[in-house]
Amino acid sequence: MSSSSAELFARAQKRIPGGVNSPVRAFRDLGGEPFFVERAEGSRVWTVDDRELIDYVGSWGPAILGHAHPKIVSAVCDAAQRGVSFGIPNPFEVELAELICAWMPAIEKVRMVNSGTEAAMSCLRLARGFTKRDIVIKFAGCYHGHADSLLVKAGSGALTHGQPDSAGVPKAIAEKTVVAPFNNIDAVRTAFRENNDQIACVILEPIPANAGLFFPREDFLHHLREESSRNGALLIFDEVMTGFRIARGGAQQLYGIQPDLTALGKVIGGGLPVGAFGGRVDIMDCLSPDGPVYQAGTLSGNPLAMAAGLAQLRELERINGWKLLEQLGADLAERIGDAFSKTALTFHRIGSMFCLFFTNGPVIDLDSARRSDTQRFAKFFHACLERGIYFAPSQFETNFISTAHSDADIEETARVVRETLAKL
Ligand code: KE4
Repeated sequence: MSSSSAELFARAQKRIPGGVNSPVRAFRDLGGEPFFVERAEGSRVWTVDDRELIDYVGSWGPAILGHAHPKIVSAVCDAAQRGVSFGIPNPFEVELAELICAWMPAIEKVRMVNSGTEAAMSCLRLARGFTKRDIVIKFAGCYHGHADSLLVKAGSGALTHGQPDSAGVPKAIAEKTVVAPFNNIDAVRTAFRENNDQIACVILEPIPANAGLFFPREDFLHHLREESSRNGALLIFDEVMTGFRIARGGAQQLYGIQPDLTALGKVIGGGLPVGAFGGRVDIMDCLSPDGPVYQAGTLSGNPLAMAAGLAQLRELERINGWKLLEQLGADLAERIGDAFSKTALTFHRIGSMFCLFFTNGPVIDLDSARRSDTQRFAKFFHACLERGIYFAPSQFETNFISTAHSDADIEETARVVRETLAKL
């Protein structure tokens, strides 16, 4: 008799901090305990308690083709027959690098790492090494993984020195990060003025999706590009979530803005641990062993992860997945849109990414997102989960549709959402 989620969670809490290997999985904002997954296929996950759920987390983005896609599974199995890791260059690394550079408009050279955190962290070190400057600008509400310089919140003196956003982040490091409100170009101009010629880079999620989902205002990205160039700072797009999802070339293709560096992850690993960072060749050539900026990784370019990523991206292109994802997203929006006109809710969607804010909006940055009623969200989340729909377990996350979601999945999801909202 396999253990239940409750039994597994009780055991997990004895040996794993919080019982989870990543905090958001603990359902802490929502109350209740997480379920454990037995297996997943297509748009569905099955829990160890024999519950079948329509999954809108999709491993937080990687499962863009759905779970256990046969082409990814066979690519991983085939690669594994020839060895699971070498620490020696392998052909898959070259193929994936060539594909990323062909698809992402601003990437001329790319280096593989093992997570989005590593990708963003490496972009920062590279920008600091290239510009010989120390200060970075980030935006409130944007998440770039858990490197010290990026776990920083706005300081008391707004736009001067950041303060640690986690225990263990030295003040001296946090002070090198300036945190600006998203969509506020005047704040960015002030930060440049007040830190003249010391700013190495501006890093952002071009479409923030880690405080819920919201969008750059008209021309905000364009002005960021201009201000960064004018001040000799690098512009870094963290496309760990948007890369290869909202368009084949990510947000930089969608908005026609060329960042100097791009961080990637999630989709490019096909569900295996992969991150990557890339950009202008003159900047990337500053990386060891050619240049003075050190960066390394035992499992970087791992053959299984490369094979999974290649299989996923090639299949996504073969089926023109982006068109299907847009159709599915538009269908969901169409079916649940009327439910919001009657209630104080804000529904944001771009392509296959969507978020339901329990506030009447507008939601344009972290402060406006934080006006959401998280208790009402928690009730909504659990009510939908009870009825077989698994949304991201936090008001401040984003949901993902995959190409494996069927029209029937979307119809069922919309029905559950409408009926749940009517009863809230
Ligand atoms: P990882 O180190 O978790 O692979 O990537 C960090 C990261 C960097 N940049 C962006 C834009 C990201 O969304 C992420 C990670 N996203 C979260 C979801 N909000 C991962 C889920 C988790 O932390 O468990």
